[in-house]
Amino acid sequence: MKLPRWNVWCMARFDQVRRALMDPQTFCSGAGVGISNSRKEAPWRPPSMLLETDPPAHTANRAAISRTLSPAAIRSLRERFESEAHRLVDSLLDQPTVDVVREMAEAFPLKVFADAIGIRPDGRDNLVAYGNMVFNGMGPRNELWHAAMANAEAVSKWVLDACRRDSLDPNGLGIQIYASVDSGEFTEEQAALMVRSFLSAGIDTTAHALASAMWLFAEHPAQWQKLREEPARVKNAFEEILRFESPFQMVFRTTTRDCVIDGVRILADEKVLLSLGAANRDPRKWPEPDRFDVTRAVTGHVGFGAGIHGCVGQMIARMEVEALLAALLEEISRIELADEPLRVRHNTLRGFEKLRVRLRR
Ligand code: OVM
Repeated sequence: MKLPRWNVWCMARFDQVRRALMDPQTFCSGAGVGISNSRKEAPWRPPSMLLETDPPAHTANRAAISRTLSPAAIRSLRERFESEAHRLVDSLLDQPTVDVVREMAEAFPLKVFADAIGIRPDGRDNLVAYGNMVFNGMGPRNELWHAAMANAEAVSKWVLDACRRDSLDPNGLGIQIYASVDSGEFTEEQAALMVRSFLSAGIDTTAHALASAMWLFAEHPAQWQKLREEPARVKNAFEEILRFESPFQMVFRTTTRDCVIDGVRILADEKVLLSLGAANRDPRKWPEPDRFDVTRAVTGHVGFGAGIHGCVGQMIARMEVEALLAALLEEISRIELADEPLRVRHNTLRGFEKLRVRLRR
């Protein structure tokens, strides 16, 4: 259907969303993946070389970033994530209540993910502000867009600075992108933009997933109990959390040609909203979609997207959430809400602004 207020098409069924994601020739990313067409309206930042790029350039850029995420690299991260998860949980155990958003959901990726990329330790709060700019920036230029951009210049400068070769830890993943400069594949500026992708996509998304996980288990103590009995279920639980809450709720594509989708004609050069969140709750695909069930057969959800633009960092995101949930499962028998939670109002992300819980041993 067409959303008249914004003059964009919208797909919300699982099959349609998935087919659009799998057909980047018709539904392209090069005109931006927010609501506005970056070929008609200047974007607020230089476009991403991954997210907002089509083949063939996308293919080469994606290969360069994939190379840094080798199985060996991922394996060595796991140990660090697990020890940091235990350290964080231990530090929170004796508090009467926990500010989930600040003390867990943001703090954990700001520590382990930023460490993994090799970002300097000071000023990392800029990464939360930047993610908020990136994802609110995909929506219409409403009050959320403007609020997110309030400090845009200083935050963007911090981020681009942090992406430079001489700012990066020589042992992190980020610096490895610069090997492609040394081999002549990218310029120094392009490498910095590629590192920027790690930082754009890697903090707020995971933070909202973590807060949503805590909320879901506070609301569904029997599901937490199931994980306690069989902690190996934590992997499937994370997929169900992503299906159910879908922190990255929507993404846009632009049609490259006239097409007919289930009998509806869409002309070329139109924006199409793909509702990942709705697709993940489509009753045509998921039996009882509004039931949160950590044992559900959940493979195939589109919480990480799908196809050539499917989340390149999904293994890292999984490891972060699994590590934190596993550490909690060892110590905590129940997660209780300590206050009325406050959802975040956001153009594209779903999660919490405020969430305070009690962790019961
Ligand atoms: C990027 C980027 C930004 C936001 C999200 C994303 C979900 C990627 O700059 O490449 O993937």
